[in-house]
Amino acid sequence: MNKLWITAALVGAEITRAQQPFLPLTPEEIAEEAARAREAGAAIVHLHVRDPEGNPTQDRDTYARVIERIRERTDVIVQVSTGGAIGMSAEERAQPLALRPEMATLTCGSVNFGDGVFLNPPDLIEHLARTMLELGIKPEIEVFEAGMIATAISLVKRGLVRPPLHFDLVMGVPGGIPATAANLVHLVASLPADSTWSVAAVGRHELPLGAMAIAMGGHVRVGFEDNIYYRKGELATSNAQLVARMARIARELERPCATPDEVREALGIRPC
Ligand code: KMH
Ligand code: ZN
Repeated sequence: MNKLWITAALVGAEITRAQQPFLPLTPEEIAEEAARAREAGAAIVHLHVRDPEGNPTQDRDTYARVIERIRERTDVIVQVSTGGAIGMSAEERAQPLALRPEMATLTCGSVNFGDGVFLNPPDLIEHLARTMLELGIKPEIEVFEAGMIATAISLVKRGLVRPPLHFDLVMGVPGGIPATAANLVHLVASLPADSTWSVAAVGRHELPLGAMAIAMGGHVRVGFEDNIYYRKGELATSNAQLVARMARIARELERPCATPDEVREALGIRPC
């Protein structure tokens, strides 16, 4: 049976407390949210952190504090962001890799991102990929456009990423690939045959494309980074609430949730 891997994107870099009153910001709040997401069925947390004012930061020590709190609470896989926030420098973004997390994101190209540009030029992609390879960190390839899959395959050919690849198909970002069923089928058909993948669809697309991914045998990312609503006009009350809904749908489709250790084994993640 192909168990479902749920990733909870707990914090993100763009959402504010004014938009989502339950957004976790402090290390304690983020760890609590990680533990609740794990109880609801998540195996992985995709992690961004905030400074004391609530602004996005890639500060290594802040990541260290948050990861320490998470480790005190739960066995969930911690996947750090190397994307950070729009406008951050390459050095800033790479900081959490020094902590040798189990997983980290690797976006394989640049894309317009709302009013900004999420810059991922070739030298940055190569630097992040090489660092992850050297430190034994499992990359999750973030795909915002179909061409990014070809870039990921070229990294394998150059020995910068070891197959099998694990992809996260990020759909519905304004400027990136629209979150449609046809586009999801196209992206999945474009992946190397031995790949695993999840879908992270933004806003109102999170639920239908997540359900579609479950039916297709893929995996799912949910959480405040991508979507702050439970349904139209009703804010979600926690990341765990969004995780629990996906877990319920998956159970009905005979795809029980994988534990973090089951995902570690499948992805070949070194024990932390
Ligand atoms: N905050 C976005 C600009 C990642 O975490 O690697 C980029 C992002 C991707 O969230
Ligand atoms: Zn992110």
